[in-house]
Amino acid sequence: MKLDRIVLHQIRMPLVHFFETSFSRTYSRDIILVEVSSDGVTGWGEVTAGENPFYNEEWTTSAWSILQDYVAPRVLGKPLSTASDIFPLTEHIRGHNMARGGLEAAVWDLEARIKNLPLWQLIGGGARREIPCGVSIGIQDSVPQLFEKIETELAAGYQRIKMKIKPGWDVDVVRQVRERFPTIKLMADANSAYTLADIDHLRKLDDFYLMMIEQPLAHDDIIDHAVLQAQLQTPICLDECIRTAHQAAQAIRLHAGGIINIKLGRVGGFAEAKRVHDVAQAANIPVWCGGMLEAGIGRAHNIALASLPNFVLPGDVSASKRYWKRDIIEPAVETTPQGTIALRDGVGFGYELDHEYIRSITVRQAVLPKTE
Ligand code: OSB
Ligand code: MG
Repeated sequence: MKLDRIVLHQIRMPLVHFFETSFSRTYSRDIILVEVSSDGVTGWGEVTAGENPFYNEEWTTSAWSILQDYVAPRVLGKPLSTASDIFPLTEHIRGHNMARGGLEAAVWDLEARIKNLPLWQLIGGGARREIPCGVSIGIQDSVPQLFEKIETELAAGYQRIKMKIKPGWDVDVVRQVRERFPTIKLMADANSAYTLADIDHLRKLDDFYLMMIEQPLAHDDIIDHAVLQAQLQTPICLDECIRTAHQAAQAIRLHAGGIINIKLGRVGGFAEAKRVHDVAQAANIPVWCGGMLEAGIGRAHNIALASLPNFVLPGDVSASKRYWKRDIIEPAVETTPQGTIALRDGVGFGYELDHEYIRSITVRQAVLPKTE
């Protein structure tokens, strides 16, 4: 396998409903799709960076530059025996895991297509044929609106509810949700909105038997999470601060949390995601698959990832229609009434691309290498 062409496509897609976290409110996504080709076979990946550098340091424009100026020149024309050869070729680019991971995931899809295999099989997944799904519900304008959203998702069958929290939308709101829905699997995600000075406040969340509280402290912190975990009954789930398998091992060693959310982009692609998975599994730490408001390609890649054996908790991978009026793949991702998504048997990521729609929402494109 040898990449002879990389095409970057930036698409713009309005969300069905705004999505609010502790760091910002998003109405529309600008997403980079990475198309890689080798001998006439193509694979596709999706860059999961946001539109602003608020979740981590990356954003759509930084990812575009890194891919075009640093990643593409290092991988084009290089002989590859497997997609896992991509990670070491771009490893000395510091950070920018989502940009690197978007291309890396495209090469896994390419390899699966060359070998005529489903992607989930190529990565060693398929531990379950249906992956358990939860939903992530953003901060709403009012508590009744939040109740309504939760009702809708429970009626659709989703197995757990994650609610976003921030200072001013936390303990009181969680209490009301718990009173209204006493038995649901519930968790809260703070996206780094607190510090150790908030310990007493965060401890109040222990009253609501949450499954976990996700990334309460700084995006790059592990040590304070260990201090907080020692004083909380509720397990901490780490998201932002786990960017490598090495950091996962350090966090586990320090007891910084009991659960890890694995995001394909955040860790730089499938090779590192599998290593994080393995480190956690060896330590009996359960993992689940996080989401970044992906379009269909990223969503399909997440489904494959979530079929690895240690993805035992419901993840944030949900139906396309929760985000998009029309997705870029066919069929759209759908859930069963039991709140699962079934693996598909097709090659690669298992869905068809809607090329016509992708073309119609493309706002910029680059074909690499450039031929002037
Ligand atoms: O922290 O998990 C997060 C979305 C954007 C940025 C960060 C996060 C999220 C989500 C959404 O929670 C998950 C999804 O794609 O449904
Ligand atoms: Mg999170």
